[in-house]
Amino acid sequence: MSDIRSNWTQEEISAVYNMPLLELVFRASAIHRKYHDPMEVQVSSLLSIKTGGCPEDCSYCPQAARYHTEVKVHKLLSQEEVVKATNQAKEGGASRMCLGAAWREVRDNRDFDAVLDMVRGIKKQGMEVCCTLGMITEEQAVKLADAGLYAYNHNIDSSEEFYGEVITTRTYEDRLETLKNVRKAGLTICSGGIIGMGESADDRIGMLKTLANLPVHPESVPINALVPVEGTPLADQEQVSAWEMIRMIATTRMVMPGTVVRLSAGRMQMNAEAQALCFMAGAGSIFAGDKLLTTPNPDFNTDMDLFKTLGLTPKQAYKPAKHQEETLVEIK
Ligand code: SAM
Ligand code: DTB
Ligand code: SF4
Repeated sequence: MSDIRSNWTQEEISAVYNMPLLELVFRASAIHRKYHDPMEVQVSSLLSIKTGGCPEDCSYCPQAARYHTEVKVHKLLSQEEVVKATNQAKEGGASRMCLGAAWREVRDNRDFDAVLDMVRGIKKQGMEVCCTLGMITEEQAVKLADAGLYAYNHNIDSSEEFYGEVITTRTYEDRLETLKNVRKAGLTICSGGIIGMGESADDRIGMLKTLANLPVHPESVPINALVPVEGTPLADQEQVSAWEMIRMIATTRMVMPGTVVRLSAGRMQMNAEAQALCFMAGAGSIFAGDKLLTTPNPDFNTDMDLFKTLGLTPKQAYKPAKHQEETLVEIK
């Protein structure tokens, strides 16, 4: 299993990214089949537990307080609301609940204690729990891990060079620091980015280089297509084509073979055939449910119809990927 490595050069990833598309999909698909069960897709449900009013200036984000979008600010949800949403997600076939908060960083206050309770509750309900709460310290990451958190999502969004064009209120280094804290706490990492913000192909490749050269690859890499939202600085960006999503997913699959590649935001604009090619190219996970954090997403029934057509099944909670199962056997 020696294809997993952390010394990729920009040129090597560029050569993969720029391959003729069908050749790239074919090769990515072969890698996918070697490390993962291609019939299974991990289904996550997103829940915005604290919406809007964020002090950061991320140009893509409808939840930044400084942009005038239709998003209504909402204080932290109650434990009951989270339990209800978790039950609905479970019934819809999701194995992971992902809680998102429009925070710059976690503060050690009552809200954080309440989030720790939510994590304990969801774990008891038998689902994997992921949080995306902004920057966190190692101590906070340990508290989340002790509460039963499975993964922490913190996207690097783009290349280091392009990052400053999109966000000025924090640095790329800040993002990487949080990822280190998450790793030290023994949590799994979910970190990816967005395409369609006006970045170049080199920026997309640079983002993958940063992720693929982390000492341990993120267990999950979400690839989002920008959802342009009225009122944000990126509202008028042209939507990326499905071909670019397929190319990006296939490249991610090739450079991080053991990782679960998540076909994330942007599926409303993709037809079933394009999504099928994303699964073929190595996507092993989606966000399901009719809302992402604040923007629309295909509903559970639409996705289950798609799974039926393609012969896919939702992955069970806590089941290891094929290559991890094999490693476990080797260790035994
Ligand atoms: N505030 C926390 C943070 O920034 O890490 C967590 C929530 S934030 C909304 C999570 C991620 O959603 C961002 O890092 C970004 O990659 C993605 N995102 C936000 N708005 C988006 C949009 N309009 N289109 C695509 N992805 C978006
Ligand atoms: C990720 O990479 N994509 C999700 C999740 N991680 C948190 C968020 C997408 C948000 C899309 C815009 C919205 O719905 O507000
Ligand atoms: Fe805030 Fe996260 Fe949105 Fe940036 S992406 S404005 S940090 S909620």
